[in-house]
Amino acid sequence: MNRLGKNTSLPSSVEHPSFDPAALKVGIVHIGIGAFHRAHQAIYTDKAIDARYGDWGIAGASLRSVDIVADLKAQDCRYSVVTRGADGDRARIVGSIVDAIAATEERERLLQRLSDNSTRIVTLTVSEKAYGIDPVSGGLDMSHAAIAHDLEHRQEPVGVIGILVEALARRMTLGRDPLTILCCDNLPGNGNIVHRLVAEMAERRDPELAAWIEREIRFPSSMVDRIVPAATDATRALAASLIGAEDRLALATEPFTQWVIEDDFVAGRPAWEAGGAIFVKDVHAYEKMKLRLLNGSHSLIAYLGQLNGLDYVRDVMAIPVHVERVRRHMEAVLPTLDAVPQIDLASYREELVARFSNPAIAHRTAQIAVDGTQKMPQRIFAPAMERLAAGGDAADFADVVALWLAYVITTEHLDDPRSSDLRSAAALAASAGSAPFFDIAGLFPAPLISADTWRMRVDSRLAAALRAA
Ligand code: CS2
Repeated sequence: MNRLGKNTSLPSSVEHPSFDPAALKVGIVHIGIGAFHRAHQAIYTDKAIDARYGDWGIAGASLRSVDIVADLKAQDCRYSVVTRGADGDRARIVGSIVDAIAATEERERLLQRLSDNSTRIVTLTVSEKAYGIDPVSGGLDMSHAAIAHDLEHRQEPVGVIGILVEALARRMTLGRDPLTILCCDNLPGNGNIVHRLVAEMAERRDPELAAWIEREIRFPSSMVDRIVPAATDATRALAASLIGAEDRLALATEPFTQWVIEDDFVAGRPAWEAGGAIFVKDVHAYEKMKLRLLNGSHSLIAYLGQLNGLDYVRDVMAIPVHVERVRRHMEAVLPTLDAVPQIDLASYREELVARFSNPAIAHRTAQIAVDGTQKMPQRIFAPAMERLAAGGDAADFADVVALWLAYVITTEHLDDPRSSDLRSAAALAASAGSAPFFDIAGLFPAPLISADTWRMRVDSRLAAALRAA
């Protein structure tokens, strides 16, 4: 079977953009060219260009993976996304990505792209842990390897913040136009977070640069949503059967997709609304809803699954007692949410249950279970603190924390940037319960550390989970 590329002739059932990718100029540099971006923003961009054209081709950069970039180059940046819904499978070829850059091998080319005047938007999906956020201050984490490296080696940055700051320094020197940096990671107020980190690093380097950034650069926040499991051989075989070509970058995803974006672009933007994106003044309520109802439930499902030998989210959702638990969790989240314009929270919750249960989506609980220290704060700790402050018992949140810790203690595959701290705490857990985890610096927020009754609940649930494991 031939490899997918620009000259592949496709079956008529396969959707594809009507524009010619070869004619597109790059207007967006995206950092973090993994599965999520390729099945989400790249498709919105395809639809925007289809609807209104514009020079919004994407140069996709990868911070670490060299393979994705090699595959993109070998396939003329074309790849397929299979949408798996109740009405069957539909394949689409994406054309908005027009260049691929491996940061580890082509750093200079990435910095050039970023400082090029035609680049008007930089988008980011690099995962929570890549930013280097100090969990206590919310500012730069000086112990984060990439942050420490990039403060020392400004012109040879390896991390996302260092790369942005070096590119902005070049833009300032070259007298380039203003730019918008749009974060699309699952963090609350994600634009504000990136703004703060970039500003802090720039300030340490050159106050004039920091002032220029304040004037010229915008950092809107955005809420992104689409369940995109890591691809497997089965995904690639499915795609090949639909498109009639070998596609090493094929992805399978659910029909649902959502993107709510703070409308604050200083140098134009694609007509992403053509793909269904919603532009609002304030995304905060949407983010909170999604992080706490979807991602918080996801973490619950992941640890339930891992502790009960259930490999996929859909397996957990096939067991009524677990579904009840997920519903109870969503119930507990509700009082912590604000009203969300144009969204009915009851239907949103029902839709989540249906999405998690989609039998065609093979989303591994092990995939979601990674990086707990980076995910729990916004998904579980924040609503728990709010419930406790409002006089609630936050018991359901204590239960998720207990499941997470039980997973950390029992798993053979702990994958977390703070895994050595977690392992040391886990070694003491048999005699000391959850206490050693609460002693890890900067992990739990102070109001949870001092919530004695809540912590007793974590402890008793942890003991129960460990007995059952
Ligand atoms: C998941 C998310 O892996 C995880 O932590 O909760 O990747 C989730 O699938 C997406 O945010 C859905 O939009």
